[in-house]
Amino acid sequence: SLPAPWWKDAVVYQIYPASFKDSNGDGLGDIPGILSKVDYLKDLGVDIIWVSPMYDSPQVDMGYDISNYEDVYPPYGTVKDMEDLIGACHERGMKLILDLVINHTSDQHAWFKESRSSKDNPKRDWYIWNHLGISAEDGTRLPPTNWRSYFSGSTWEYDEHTGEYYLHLFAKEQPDLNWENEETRKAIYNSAMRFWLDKGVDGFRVDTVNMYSKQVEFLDAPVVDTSQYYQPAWQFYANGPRMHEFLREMNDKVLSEYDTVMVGELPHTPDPEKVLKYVSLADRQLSMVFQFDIVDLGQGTTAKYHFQPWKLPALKGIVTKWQQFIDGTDGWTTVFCENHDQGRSISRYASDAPEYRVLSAKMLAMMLTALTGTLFVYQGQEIGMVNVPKSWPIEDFQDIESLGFYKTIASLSNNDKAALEKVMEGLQILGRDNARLPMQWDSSQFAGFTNGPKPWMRLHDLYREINVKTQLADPNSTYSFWKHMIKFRKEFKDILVHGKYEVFDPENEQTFVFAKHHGEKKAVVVLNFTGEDQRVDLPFDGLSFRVGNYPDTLADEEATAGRTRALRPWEGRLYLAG
Ligand code: TEU
Repeated sequence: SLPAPWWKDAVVYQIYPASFKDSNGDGLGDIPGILSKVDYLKDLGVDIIWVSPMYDSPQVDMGYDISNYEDVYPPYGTVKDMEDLIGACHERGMKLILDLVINHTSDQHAWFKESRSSKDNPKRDWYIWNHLGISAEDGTRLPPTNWRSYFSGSTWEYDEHTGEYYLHLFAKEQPDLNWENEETRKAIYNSAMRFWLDKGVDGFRVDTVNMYSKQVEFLDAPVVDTSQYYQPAWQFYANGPRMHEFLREMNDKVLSEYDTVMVGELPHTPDPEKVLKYVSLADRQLSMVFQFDIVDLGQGTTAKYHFQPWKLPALKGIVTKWQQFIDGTDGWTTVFCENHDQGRSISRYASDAPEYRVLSAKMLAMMLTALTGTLFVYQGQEIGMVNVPKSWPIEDFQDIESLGFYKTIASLSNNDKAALEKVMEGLQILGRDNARLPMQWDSSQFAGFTNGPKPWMRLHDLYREINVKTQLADPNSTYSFWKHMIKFRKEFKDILVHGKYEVFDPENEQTFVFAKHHGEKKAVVVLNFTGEDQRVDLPFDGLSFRVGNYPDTLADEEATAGRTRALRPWEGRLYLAG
């Protein structure tokens, strides 16, 4: 049989360029800033760096609106800087992957400018134009469908110049490319992919990978939210009829010539059978995908930022589903719970109260590093960065999606105070800005992120307590724990990275107990997801304690007989056997 692909054992670290490290004092992170931290990442145990979009862009959606795939956003640096970064990674035995955003471009991309210029322009069909605007009874124009865009309002924008609508699932400045057109696909492959693969990048994180193929009948979505005209419509544009054909073609025409890792972003796909179709190795589509259930926890069903409380069995069920769905298949999975679109994990899944913050960070690190799949760590997660303080007003938020939601609710509710407080609660827990605060490098003014005069986004109030410099010097810090756990994961990779997962007592609302198996060898992880003392039973005899997030656990273990363990608040323990 073939050797296991290199990307299975890898630890991937995601960098959000705007917020990682500023090298030139303009308040915005940049590529030379990333370059200056490659050794820091190597030392943490990172194998692959994933850089979120650094392409040229008007930055309507933080670079996910690309105006030129073959150039770099000037405040971030140059193509040459990227070549240097690729080289620096490769010199250290690390790999580099980029974000591949090819469901849409910016409306400032040359392709769209041409497409928009006239109905008979050769690139007209490169985007999705529709003249079937419905006239409402009073004569006002209505878009072709009632689909709601991710950033509020319609997915259709009327273009006066040619009198037609174009489709945009995200912002109106992010028109969707028409994947039905073969020439368009070819252009995407060459410009967005080959250009960078030929410079040595080792693969891509593929943005919204399941939305290229739409249901081209363009039917109205059923009304599930009576508070507004526009309705969630993902079932009409996610996992469309030609999706697998397109991904196979991408492999045949491009990827087969390179040795890459392809990590797809797979929203709206809770069904394991459907996911398996994307990640089966033999099918040559994607290496693995980000399943969304874990980061969707707590989101409202019709309005994302209407926070819904959840209980631990829901989280355990999700972890269990995605740990087990590859059993006996040739598919693979990811392990992650943070990225640039999500609230911080400590605040969402554990506790960011001052007395529990560090314990929570370490407990989650223990859980993640013991799970099967390729591990993804988001910048700042390794030092336990937390969500924005509850006191921050809407003026401190910058994300297009959050602001769009706030404005929609403000207008629907006529600025109702309670309705807007509910929005702020949702944004504080789930808002994308939580992950976009500048990285906290040290306790100096501006957290060592920039030399001033002002970071582009407000710094977290806690940067003097939570930062890299303090934690590097402290063997008991969150950073040191992550570094240890990454090393431990690699040492026992047969069990931790590749092992077969088993869950115990799945309905228990306080504790999470799971095992990993590899032949006779096993690991057991017991986690207390509450701020109170709890009891758990170890599921096997003969386990030896290996890691804990409290400093004195070894003594406690030596004084304990039998299988029952008393766990302190947010305590986690890991055992090995065999
Ligand atoms: O996100 C795509 C996505 O499907 C959404 O779930 C995303 O999480 C967003 O919050 C909408 O609710 C990707 C990128 O990760 C995101 O940053 C971009 O804004 C988006 O694509 C458009 O390119």
